[in-house]
Amino acid sequence: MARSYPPVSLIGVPTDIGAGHRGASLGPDALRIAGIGQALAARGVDVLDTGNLAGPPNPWQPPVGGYRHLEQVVEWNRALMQATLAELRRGRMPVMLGGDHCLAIGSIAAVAQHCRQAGKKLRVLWLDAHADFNTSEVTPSGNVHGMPVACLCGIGPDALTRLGGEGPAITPAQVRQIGIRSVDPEEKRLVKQHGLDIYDMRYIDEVGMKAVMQQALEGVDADTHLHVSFDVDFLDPGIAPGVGTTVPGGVNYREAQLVMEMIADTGRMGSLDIVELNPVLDNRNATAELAVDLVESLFGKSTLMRD
Ligand code: HAR
Ligand code: MN
Ligand code: MN
Ligand code: MN
Repeated sequence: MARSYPPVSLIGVPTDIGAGHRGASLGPDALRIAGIGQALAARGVDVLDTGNLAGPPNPWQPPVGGYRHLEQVVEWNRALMQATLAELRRGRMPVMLGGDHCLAIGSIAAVAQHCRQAGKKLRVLWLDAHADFNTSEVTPSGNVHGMPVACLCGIGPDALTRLGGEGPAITPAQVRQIGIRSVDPEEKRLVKQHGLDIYDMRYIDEVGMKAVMQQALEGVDADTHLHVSFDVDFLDPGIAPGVGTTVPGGVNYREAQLVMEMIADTGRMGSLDIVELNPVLDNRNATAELAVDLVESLFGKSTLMRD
């Protein structure tokens, strides 16, 4: 059955400020060149490309006090939070074209604020190879793209944990992580301590993606706003080489399609991040094209005859 979608606003965030490799800053244009706007329009979606946000250049410095580029990370996220809020307030679905995953702090801070005001329950689906729950004390790299989930849950520097006002944007109970296969030793302790709901690759192998998604989507109802944070390294590097931090043993093409289709079936997706795409490391934009293919499925295009 064809579903109608709210109007979409693409927000380009051309920075690799939180990453350990340069190049994610080129992600927004790679997604545009792969046809993200046209693909959504072909699905019948009213899509507006709001262009790229502006922010500080990447100074490419080593970490200070456990964070690389904290000041610049805050600046980019503040700009993104404001742009995301503006789109939500005029009734449009924000689709963030990243950029590295530190930017989910800004997008989700905005979404959480909007949900509180609208009386909606927020559920975050975190599709990723990584748990992104590091802190300045335990990070092996200082890269803030390894910390956004912790920051959103109130664990991190004030400038990031309070981006959207007083108190953390979300609680760990609102998050479902899928595809996880790289968690640092101390990070592992933290995710256990905070009770994060993680569907790792072993669990996916054992029970299958259909059961995983049924569990991850349990309780989603008409009052739920689903935020999908799609880190492209969720996918197996064999099909998605264009990311900075590849981890073998990832989600395959059919599993990824099923994830997107089951999210589409809920009809509750209210916002989306597409992050960590690194065109410098890609093979003729194939990873960007795959990301666009999967986004089509998120907007109801079926690989079978169910459209
Ligand atoms: N866990 C590692 C770190 O914190 C690697 C994080 C890589 N992050 C991303 N986002 N690509 O998921 O340094
Ligand atoms: Mn990530
Ligand atoms: Mn990742
Ligand atoms: Mn598709």
